[in-house]
Amino acid sequence: MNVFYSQKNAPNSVVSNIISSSFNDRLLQALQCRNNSRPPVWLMRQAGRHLASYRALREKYSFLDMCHNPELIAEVTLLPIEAYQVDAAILFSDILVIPEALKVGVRFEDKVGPIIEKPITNLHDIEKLAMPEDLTSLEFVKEGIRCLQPRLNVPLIGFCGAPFTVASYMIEGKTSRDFKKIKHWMYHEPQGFHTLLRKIADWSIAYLNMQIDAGVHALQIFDSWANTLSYRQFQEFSLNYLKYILKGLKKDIPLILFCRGSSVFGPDLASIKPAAVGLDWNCRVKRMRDVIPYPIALQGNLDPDLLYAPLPKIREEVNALLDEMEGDRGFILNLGHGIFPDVSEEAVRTLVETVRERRG
Ligand code: 1CP
Repeated sequence: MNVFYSQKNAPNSVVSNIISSSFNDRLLQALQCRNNSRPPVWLMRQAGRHLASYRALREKYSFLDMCHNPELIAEVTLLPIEAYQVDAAILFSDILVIPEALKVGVRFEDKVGPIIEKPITNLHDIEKLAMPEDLTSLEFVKEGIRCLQPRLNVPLIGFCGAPFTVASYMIEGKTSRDFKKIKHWMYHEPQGFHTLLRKIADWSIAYLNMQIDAGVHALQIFDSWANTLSYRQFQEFSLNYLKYILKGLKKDIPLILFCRGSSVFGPDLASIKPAAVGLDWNCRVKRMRDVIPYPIALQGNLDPDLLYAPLPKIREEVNALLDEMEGDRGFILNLGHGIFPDVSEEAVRTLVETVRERRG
């Protein structure tokens, strides 16, 4: 559905961010549970390493150089739109630009992932962290969004990491296997840990508001490591801060809360009233709909490993999910977590085309 609308009949909350007269607003309709045609499809981590065009750019630039360059932000954001005609763009950036702005020294190593050079080890490290008085150190993101504006015919999703997930990197210093250090903080220095989470949340609010001002149409918060938390820890160390961020946004634009662990924590995420809950791949979406009614949209939740399956199997699984969610006005098809870097473009294309071939 490529709709043509004037600002008069565009969804109210996003009117001022829509500048093109020809705009596919399927995602925004679904985020308001008002989509009467096939579900929108986009994929977490669609703008990344599985694309040959992305890898060709990475031959020339480091990952962080790309994140800092507004022209390249725009170019990479658009790669999956051009390759697959997905129904939404997600800003090319990373959740770790906030720790970078907090000057803990962020690097990305091939085959290792992110490294924090000066991880948080004591209360003094937390007290030292600057508050977000001005965001000039993140200006490149604003410029990237502005570069994208005239070239978009689908909604642009801005994002940040959830304070808990960002704190995990800042404390563990890298992608952790056991989260021992962060658990130590929770049990031995919970107040200090709260101070850190609050600081990251304040930065996140300022950063998301900057993205709203620059013109994103929707937002997603990634809590990729929430699945390591007990139910009570999730309430105390994650959900509280997600709620705090939602309250701090200056404009009512649709926000998707994704967490790994949402098969369990989904109803709690819904209780703080985001536009949508992003589901990991463990749950049955239709059953989640029984406990998360309209007007909250549901996004997800194919197994990311499905993209290694034979193409007919990909079609079968996508069709099974589409059949099950048929008629749901607030369903957005996505994976249950990000695309792995080594899947084939053919597999991704098969997934997206199976959705796009549906009626409507
Ligand atoms: O080597 C390279 O070229 C860098 C690879 C890469 C890319 C393309 C990293 C390093 N980050 C990104 C982009 C990115 N990261 C996006 C862009 C938009 C998109 O296409 O979705 C987004 C939304 C993220 C978010 C992100 N970064 C998360 C949350 C989502 C998730 O996958 O759980 C996390 C945990 C990170 C940390 C991160 N950044 C990069 C790596 C290798 C990691 C560690 C986690 C991982 O291995 O995926």
